[in-house]
Amino acid sequence: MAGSSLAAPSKAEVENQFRNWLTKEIIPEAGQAGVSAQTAQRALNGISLKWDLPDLVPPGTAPPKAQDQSQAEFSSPGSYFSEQRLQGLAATGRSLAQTHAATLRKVEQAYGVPGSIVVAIWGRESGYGRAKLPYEALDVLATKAFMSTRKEMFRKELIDALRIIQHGDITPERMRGSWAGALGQPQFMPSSYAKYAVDFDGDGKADIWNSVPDTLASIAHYLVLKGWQRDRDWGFEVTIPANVSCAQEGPDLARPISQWASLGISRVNGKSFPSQEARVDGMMLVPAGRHGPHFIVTPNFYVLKEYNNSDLYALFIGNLSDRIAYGAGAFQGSWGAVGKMLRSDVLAMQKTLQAKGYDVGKADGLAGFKTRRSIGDWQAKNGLSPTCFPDESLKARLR
Ligand SMILES: [Ca+2]
Repeated sequence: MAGSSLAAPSKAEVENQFRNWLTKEIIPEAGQAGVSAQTAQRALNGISLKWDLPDLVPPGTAPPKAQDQSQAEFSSPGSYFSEQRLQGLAATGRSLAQTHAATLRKVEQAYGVPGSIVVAIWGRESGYGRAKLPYEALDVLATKAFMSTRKEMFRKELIDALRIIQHGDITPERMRGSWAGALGQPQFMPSSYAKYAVDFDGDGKADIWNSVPDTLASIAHYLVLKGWQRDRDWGFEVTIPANVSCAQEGPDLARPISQWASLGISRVNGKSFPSQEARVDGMMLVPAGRHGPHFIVTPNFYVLKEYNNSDLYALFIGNLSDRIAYGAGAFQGSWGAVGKMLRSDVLAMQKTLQAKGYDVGKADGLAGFKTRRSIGDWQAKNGLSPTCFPDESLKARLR
């Protein structure tokens, strides 16, 4: 090709380079981490490059350009909460919570995390271990460590995976994972496995692929080391009266739940807040501003976000857990439409707000709590009734 002096090597050539790299770099590096050459060689012998993975950068090629998100649609988060999916997960979850009731009681005693929360994460991450994990994890980790946009991160994960094999917890063939290298039923990266996986059935192996007790205890252990507070709920769906601003959300604006209640915020199910919760801090959460359900969440909500850094993920787990524990249903507040919006529209609003001195967090075309809060504050200041969420009607006003 004209102008190209370095032709990209063929796949066969890349496979050769890959083999060389495993021998010359990875096996010695694993050796320094305590993995014997024999174990590493045996584990890596059967692996191959997975050319179908996303974000690959084969030798001699340029990294893929970041995709242009500006034309992506911006919509209300309602579609994240598929009622059909949640009902299915809840039905299976309730039945499995009964099957494994004795184990869940022991997990709860040991870690202080409610069984229904642990079961909800298990269901969400791997369909209760029924989802087929598509790859041998070493194939994914080695491919991504050799040629991807995040080589260094995956190189560390590959070494950690070899350490798991050295320890004898699982064989290379049975160490299955996702396209992103997440392992087993709780979907831990190898580095998380090292910190959080536990042997709970007493066979000496922390087997998050085949053992339900090990899987459940490992999820609870993860949450407790991330700060889960025993005897606290994750949060409550509430009604926020019209005269109370929605621009008061965020972990940095915590106040005792009794204070939120004294403003007129009440639970949608008509019950009062449990007395042990009323005394301690809660935070307002309005993931779609006034266009969706409202919540008072506890610090445990932010621990759920440590599993997957998304308000919607944590709400999904909380709602699924309530369905499993109490037979609760969908959130009562409905997710309203926000009109025709693109992420670029939201980005433009964020830049306008920034120019006016508002804190929107990262200006990324998404509506995180700082953006929602600043929209609400700006609306109040400009004589509008705060909705705390971008919508089509604000496109013309906020620019
Ligand atoms: Ca075990």
